[in-house]
Amino acid sequence: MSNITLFAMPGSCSRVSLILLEEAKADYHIQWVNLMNGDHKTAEFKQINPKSKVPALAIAGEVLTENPMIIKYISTQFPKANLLPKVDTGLAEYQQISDLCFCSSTIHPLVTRFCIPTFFAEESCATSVKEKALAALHEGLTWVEQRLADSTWWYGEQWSAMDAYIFWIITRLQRCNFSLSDLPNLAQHTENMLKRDSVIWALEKEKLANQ
Ligand SMILES: N[C@@H](CCC(=O)N[C@@H](CS)C(=O)NCC(=O)O)C(=O)O
Repeated sequence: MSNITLFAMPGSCSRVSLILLEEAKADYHIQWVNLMNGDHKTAEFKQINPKSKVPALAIAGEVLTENPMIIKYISTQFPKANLLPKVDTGLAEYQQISDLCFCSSTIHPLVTRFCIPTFFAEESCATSVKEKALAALHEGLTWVEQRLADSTWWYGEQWSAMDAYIFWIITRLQRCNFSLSDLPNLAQHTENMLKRDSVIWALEKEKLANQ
């Protein structure tokens, strides 16, 4: 029996950690948490993550939360999978964490505001919240788009956890009718991601959970 359990919800940001566990070929177990039914608000789940969020990663009875640190943990535990480029200079390792935090702290909250504006405002103001989130998303994603202009992946030709994060952001936005028409490099990045075995397996597991 595996001692790693990922608490996840299909389609949510736990997809990033799920792809990484697949990429690392880790022996792990998934515990699906139905956010729609409020499973994450139960006393039982709050014992796992008092913040009532997925993902959470249980490792031999201890629990780690927050995507960037779960990613860092998986990357460190499975070095052969090369989930983050190996770096040996001063700030480079911290820069990688900074990149992951850009996804989790800058872009992810905008994704939520764009997709579910009524979480943050009355119905009468929802359109305004959505429009402002869209403008800010374009600003943030233009940086990603430019970075992908001359390379397949975020860190050049080496695939990394950042690509899994970018993929989740884009696929989540696409479910909310976000257009990629002026972000062709991101559209191509998504196509490239869909060809990876780890992504195919992660999406298949999410699909089975939804049935
Ligand atoms: N900062 C957290 C955010 C996690 C998060 O917002 N997860 C969402 C799913 S994408 C969630 O569990 N939402 C449930 C809720 O807010 O009620 C991370 O990066 O892991």
